[in-house]
Amino acid sequence: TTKTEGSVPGTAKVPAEAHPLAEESSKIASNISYHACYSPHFSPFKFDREQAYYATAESVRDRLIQQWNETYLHFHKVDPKQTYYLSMEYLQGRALTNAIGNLNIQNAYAEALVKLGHEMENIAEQEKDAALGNGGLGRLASCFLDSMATLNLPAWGYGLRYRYGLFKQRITKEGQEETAEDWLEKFSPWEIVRHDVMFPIRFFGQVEVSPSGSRKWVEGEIIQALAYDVPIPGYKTKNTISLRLWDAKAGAEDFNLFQFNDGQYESAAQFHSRAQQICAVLYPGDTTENGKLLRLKQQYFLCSASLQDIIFRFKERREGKRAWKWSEFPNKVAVQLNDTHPTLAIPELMRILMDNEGLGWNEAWDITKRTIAYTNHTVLPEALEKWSQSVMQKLLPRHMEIIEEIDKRFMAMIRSTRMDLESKLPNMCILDNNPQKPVVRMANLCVVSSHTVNGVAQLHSDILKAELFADYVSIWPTKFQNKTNGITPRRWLRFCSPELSSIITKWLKTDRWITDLDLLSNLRQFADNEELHAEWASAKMANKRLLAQYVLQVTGVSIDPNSLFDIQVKRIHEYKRQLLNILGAVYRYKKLKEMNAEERKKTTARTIMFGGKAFATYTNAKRIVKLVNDVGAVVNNDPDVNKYLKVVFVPNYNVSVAEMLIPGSELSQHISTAGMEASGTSNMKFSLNGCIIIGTLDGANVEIREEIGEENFFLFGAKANEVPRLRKERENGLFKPDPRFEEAKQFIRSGAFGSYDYNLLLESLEGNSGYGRGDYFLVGQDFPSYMDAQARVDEAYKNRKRWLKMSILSTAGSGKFSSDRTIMQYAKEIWNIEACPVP
Ligand code: T68
Repeated sequence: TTKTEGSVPGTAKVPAEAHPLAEESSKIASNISYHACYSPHFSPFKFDREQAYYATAESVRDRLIQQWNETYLHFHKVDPKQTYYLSMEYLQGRALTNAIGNLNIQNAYAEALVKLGHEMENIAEQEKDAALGNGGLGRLASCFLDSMATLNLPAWGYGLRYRYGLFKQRITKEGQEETAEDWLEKFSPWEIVRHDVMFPIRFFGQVEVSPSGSRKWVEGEIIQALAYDVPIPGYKTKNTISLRLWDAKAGAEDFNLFQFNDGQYESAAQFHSRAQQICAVLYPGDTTENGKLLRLKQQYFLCSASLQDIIFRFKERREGKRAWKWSEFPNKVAVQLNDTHPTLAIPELMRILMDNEGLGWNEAWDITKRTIAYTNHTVLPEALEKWSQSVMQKLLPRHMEIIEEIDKRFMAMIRSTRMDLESKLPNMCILDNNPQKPVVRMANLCVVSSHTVNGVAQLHSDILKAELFADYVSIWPTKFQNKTNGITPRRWLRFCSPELSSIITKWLKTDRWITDLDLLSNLRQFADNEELHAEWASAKMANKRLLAQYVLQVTGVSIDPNSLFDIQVKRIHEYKRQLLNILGAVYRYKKLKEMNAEERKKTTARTIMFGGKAFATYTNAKRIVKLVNDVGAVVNNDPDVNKYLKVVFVPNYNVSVAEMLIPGSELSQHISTAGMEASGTSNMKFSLNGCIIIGTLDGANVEIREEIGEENFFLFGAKANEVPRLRKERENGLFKPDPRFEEAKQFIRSGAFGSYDYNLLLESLEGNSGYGRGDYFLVGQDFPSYMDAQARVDEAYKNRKRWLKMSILSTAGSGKFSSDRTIMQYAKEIWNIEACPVP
C-alpha cells in the first residue's frame, strides 16, 4: 500500500505499560506500537494498514506463545495419549480474526486499533490466506485442528511448509490463468521457526545387510527437515496446540565453496536448490492422480520428519522412568492419516522400530497396526494413489522391502486362514505386479496396516464397505467406521457472520451454541416468529449487501441484493457438475429472452454465482470456467434480462472469499452425481448460515436433509444405487434426452456466448460411451429433475415467510455438523484419547 492514513509518525514510541497480556485497549495499543517499533520489518515512521497488520498480529502472537508454552508443558507433565494428524494439506485461511476471536478479545483489539487510527476489518484484510491445500480435504484438516484445540485434546497437526501454496486464479478472455501464490512474500507472523528441531531425511541409497542378517538403509542423500510451528488457539480455553510444518534445508557442508570460487555458481549450489524444491510448491491436484517423483519425496519427507519427532517425544517423556517398553507406544501415540498421502508413515514406523530400535518384525508390526488409522476421502478410481514400484524402489529401497514383506505376510495369512478369499487376492494385495506397470496400491497398504479405516459421511462409508473395500470387510468386520465430516462453528458462523450470531445468541439466551452446536435446534420453536423473521432477514440483507460490494469490486458486475443469491463454490470438477448449473442458467436466460416484459416481471430475479479453481491441466474443467465467464459477459450486459438474471464468476475462490460468500447466500448448489462426492463440507457451512440447499442424495447432503427436514431441501436427481444401471442403459443407447437439455446445448452451439468452440465440452455429454463422451456424470439424465427443482426454488422464494422459515430451520438443523462432534467421535472411537485442559 502507498496509503498513509493512520500513519502517525511517532506512534511507535513505546510507553512503559505496553504489557503483552494487557486486557485494556490503551495498553493493547501500546503493545501494538511496541511491535511496530521494536520488531521492525519496515522503515520507521510509517504506520499504515500493512504495518498495523503485522504489529497487531505480533501482539496477538505474544499472547498465544504464553498459552502455547503452558499447553506444551502441561501435556509433557501429564503425558496423556496424544493424537498426531498427518496431512499433506492445511487450508488455514487468515489467522488474525480467528485468534482474536478465540481469545475473546475482539472489542479490546478493535478499540486499540481505533486509537491508532485504524479499523479492525481493514487491518484483518491485509493478511494473505495460508492456502497450503487444494480443497475440502485441506480445509477439513484445519477445522479439525480448531476443534482439537477447543476440546482441549492432546493432539496436533503435522504438515509441510510449502513456499507457494495453491495457485492464484485470474480470469482473462482466455479463461483461467494461474500464477504463484506467494503467501510468504513478506513473512508470516504466525510461524515460529524451531532451530533446535531438525531431523535428517534420507533419499535413494541402498540396503546394507550385516553378517547377523540385520538390515540398514545407507548412503544416498540427506536433506534436513526443519520445524516451523503455527499456534492453534482453542476457543475460550487456555489450550493452544501446534501445527508443525516441515521445511527442507541443506547444510552448509553441502555448499560447494570450491566450485563457487571457481565460478561454477549453479553447480556449487545444486544440492541447496534440490533441497529447496521439496517444499517449493503444493501439489495442485484435487482428485487427479499425477505420479511425480517430487510428490513422493514430499510425502516421505512429511512422514519421516513427523515420525522421528513423535518417537523423540515419546522417548523424552519416558526419560528417567524405570522400565518402559515399546509396546506402550500405541498407548501414547495415535497417528491419523489424512487420506493415503502420508501412507509412508507405515513402512517408516516399521523401519525405525526394526532397524534403529532393534525390534523384531512381529513386535514392530503389532505396534504399527495399533498406532495407525486411515481416513479415505474418495472412491474415484483415478484419485486412488498408486506408485510405480521402480520409482519407490529407487527412492526408498528399504521401505519397498518392508512393503513387499507386509504384502507377502498378508497373502500368506489369507491363504492359511481364508481359502474362500483366495480368488479375491489379486484385488486385495498391496503390490499390483501387472508387468505393464507394476505399482504399489497405497489404499490397500493402509487398509491392511491400520486398526481403523473410516469414510467421511454415512453414504460414503457404506459405499466403502459395499464396494471399494468390500473384500476386506469379512476379515476385519469392525475395522471400518464412519465419521461424518464437520466444520468449525467459530470460523464458519461466529466470526464470518457476527450479525446472525448475535441474533442466535439473543434468541437462545446463551452463546453456548458456539461450542455446543446442537443447541441450535432450540431455534426451531421460533421458526414462525415474525420478530425473528424480521431480524433474520435484516442480517441476511446486510450480508448480501457486503457480498454485492465485494462482487462489484472484484468483477465490476453490479448485482441486486434483492435478487435470490444462488451460489456454487468448490473445485471445478466434472463430477461436481458445474456444467449442470451453467446449462440450467443458459436455459433460464433463453426463456427470459423469449418472454415479454410483463412475463419477466413475474419471475424470481436471480444472481447465480460460481467460484472455484480448475486443476491447471484439466481441460474440461477449464472449459467450464470459460463457459461460465462467457455466459456472464452476455447475460449481464443484456438490458432485456439483466434485471432478472446475472451470472457471475467470483475469481480466486479461497477461504477468505468463502467467508464473504457463504453468509450472503440464500441458495447453494451441491449437485454432484450421486455416489461421487465423499461428503462435501461447504454444504454444511451454507446450511449453518441459513442457506437452503438444492442437491442430490450424495455425500453428507443425505444427512443434512435428514437433520433439516426434507421439506426444507430441494432434492433432485438419480440415487447412488441407480447410477450403474443408468450408465448401462445409456451405453446401450436407451437414454432419451429432455428437449430442454437439447435446447440449452444448442443455444451455446449457436454462438450466443461468443465464438469459442464449445463442441469439445458439450460432446462429453453426448454419445453413448467412450473416453470423454457418453455423459459419464449423468448431466443429461438429471437435467429435467434439476430444472423442476429450480422451478420449486423460484416458487418458494416468492413466499417470503416460507423462505425465512426454511432458512431458520436450516441453521437450526445444522448442529450435527460441528467438527467438535466429529472430533469427539474420532477421539472416543478411533484414538482413545481424553481431554487434557491446561488448569
Ligand atoms: C475431499 N477430497 C472430497 N481431495 O472430495 C470431499 N485429492 O467430498 C470431502 O468432503 C473432503 O475431501 C473432506 O473429507 C479432497 O479435497 C483433495 O483435495 C486431494 C488432494 C490431493 C490429491 C487428491
